[in-house]
Amino acid sequence: MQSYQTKFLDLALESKALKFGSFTLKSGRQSPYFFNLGLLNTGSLLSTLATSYAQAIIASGIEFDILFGPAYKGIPLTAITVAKLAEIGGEKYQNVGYSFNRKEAKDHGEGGSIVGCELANKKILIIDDVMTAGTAINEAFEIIGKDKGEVVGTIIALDRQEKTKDSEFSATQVVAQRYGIPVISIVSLNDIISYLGDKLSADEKAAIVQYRKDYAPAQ
Ligand code: OMP
Repeated sequence: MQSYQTKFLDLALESKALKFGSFTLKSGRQSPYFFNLGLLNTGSLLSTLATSYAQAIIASGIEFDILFGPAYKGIPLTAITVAKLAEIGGEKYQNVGYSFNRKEAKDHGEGGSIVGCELANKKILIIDDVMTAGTAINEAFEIIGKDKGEVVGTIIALDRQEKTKDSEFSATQVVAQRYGIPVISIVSLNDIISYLGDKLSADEKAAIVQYRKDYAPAQ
């Protein structure tokens, strides 16, 4: 694992953004762990989070013009990450743009539903928190497609690596196949288990290993 990945997991544990217990997911599934990005809620936590996203993006080598954050959770993520990319990424990342959508289109002032850089004919990287079924990401593809942007990749903090309800594959695999783009993450469920394994209680570890087995996607 890279140091930006272990730093991210330490941050997630210390801030309690990553919790172990019993949680109901958006999909209705019962999960023994949950990652709540909203708990990374101070300047210092966000700065470390931004570094993790920025380093994962730099390591991926994906070429893009604009980092797009779907409302609501993607909005601060794109802002802090483009700023961090400019700070640590060198020449290549100085002029990366940012944009996000409003949930409700505005009918006065500048109008429209996109705030920030215009998307038309630009290479767009989508940033989001967690992908489980891929619902939120599919909406982002629609919004960007309407404005004639070209999605060239997706970056998320956590890839839960569980098969979706209606396929044998995980949401990241489905999205990567459907759109023919890379879907990268700072960490995955496998990283959680391998790095945090000895920090969890025996029961917590057993539950999470069983969950991975129950919902393991096809390779
Ligand atoms: P999909 O849109 O179905 O891929 O689910 C992703 C969303 O689920 C995230 O944007 C969160 O709202 C929520 N979620 C988490 O935040 N953390 C988790 O560990 C799991 C979920 C989830 O409900 O699956």
